[in-house]
Amino acid sequence: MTRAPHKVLILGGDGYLGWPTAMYLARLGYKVAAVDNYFRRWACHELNVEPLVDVPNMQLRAALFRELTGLTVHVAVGDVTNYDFLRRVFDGRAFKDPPPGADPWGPEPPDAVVHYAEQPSAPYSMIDREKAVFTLTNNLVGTANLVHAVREHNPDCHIVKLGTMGVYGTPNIDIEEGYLEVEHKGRRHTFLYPKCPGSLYHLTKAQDGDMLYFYVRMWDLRVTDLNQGPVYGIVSDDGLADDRLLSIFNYDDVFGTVLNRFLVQAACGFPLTVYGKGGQTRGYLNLKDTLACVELSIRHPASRGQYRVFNQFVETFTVNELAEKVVRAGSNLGLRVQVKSIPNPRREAEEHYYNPAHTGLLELGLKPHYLTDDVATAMLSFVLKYKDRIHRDYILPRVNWT
Ligand code: USQ
Repeated sequence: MTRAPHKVLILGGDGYLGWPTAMYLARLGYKVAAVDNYFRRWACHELNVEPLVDVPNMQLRAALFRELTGLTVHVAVGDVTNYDFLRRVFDGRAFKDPPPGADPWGPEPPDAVVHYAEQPSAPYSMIDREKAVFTLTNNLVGTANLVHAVREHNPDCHIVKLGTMGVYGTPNIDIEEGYLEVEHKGRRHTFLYPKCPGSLYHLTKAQDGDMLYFYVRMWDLRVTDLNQGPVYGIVSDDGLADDRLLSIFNYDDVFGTVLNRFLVQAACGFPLTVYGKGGQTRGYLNLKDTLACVELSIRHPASRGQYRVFNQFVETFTVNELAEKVVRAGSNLGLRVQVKSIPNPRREAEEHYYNPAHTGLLELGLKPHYLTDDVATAMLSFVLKYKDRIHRDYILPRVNWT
């Protein structure tokens, strides 16, 4: 019998999702370790952009979190594409110096790994050949190393990999949750749902999913792939009133997701940058729901030999609908927010059918947070606190798909 998951390793633990996940799981009583190579931080330096809030590095945040809560997040800095490093993570040598008084991480391998350690930006992957090759190498070699580390150290370990709704593209039929049953010439077979990604980044998420499905079939691994839509938000429900523990929140054209960008644009009086017609529809979720979905997946692991797919979002909106919400949020705070359609730097359908299934996580118990006008207004009010840090020259898109 499998024991209840207790030790959780987070790869990509410094990122927009990784750090809040580490704190959330530690507060729920999991033993947590976070690993990161600081890609996001050095890529921001390289692209000359900064996040909205200046947050300390992972070690300093872990120390601060410990001071405020008494809880430990074990931390190691390194690159999962380096297999020797990943081995040291899995056998505990990478965490050999716990803070004084903390329960050591120990040599036992993790029961679950949350895999966020991928280059997450579609525009970044489309900048040039070098960034394309980096994205391919980082995302695919990292995933391959993880699979081998799990097999070598604990084949029972549950891999929870962050995927993306973008692997499906925008087909003119309903999107199912991972698989599609096909009838062809009188026979039936169930396949992974056809993929049609719209950026090189999204392609690597389709490829790492195929790789995990392959190893599930070869080695009976247990894998959950969370096909997530764009995430928004910054503040968690953790009640820790210290902004140094916030997530890394980008609003630039490369690392910012659309709603976060619109909130910052509204705060600094920049017309909201709707790309093209603005009919692009995606499935969105609050950062708080990402944390809940990941924990639910860990608590209810996939079986041995199962590649389980969840479509991880809460509600769908067009870009125009998001812009309207931000205009209303602005007017609630006395701001006159303008919207401007600009030429779309991406190749994507700007008007299309979109109806993806998303029942799996609700069945596991997800209680969604919806994007009400009050939620949008509260987020805008938070962003206004940091208005003086906004750089207007980070806003217009610089990366063109063609
Ligand atoms: N968009 C605008 N104006 C902007 C920024 C974006 O109209 O200023 C549009 C885009 O053209 C796109 C939509 O908003 O149609 C969403 O764009 P996004 O930048 O928020 O999201 P995307 O590039 O697709 O990627 C983000 C995350 C990625 C995740 C993905 C989920 O960066 O890690 O996988 O959301 S999904 O979009 O479902 O593939």
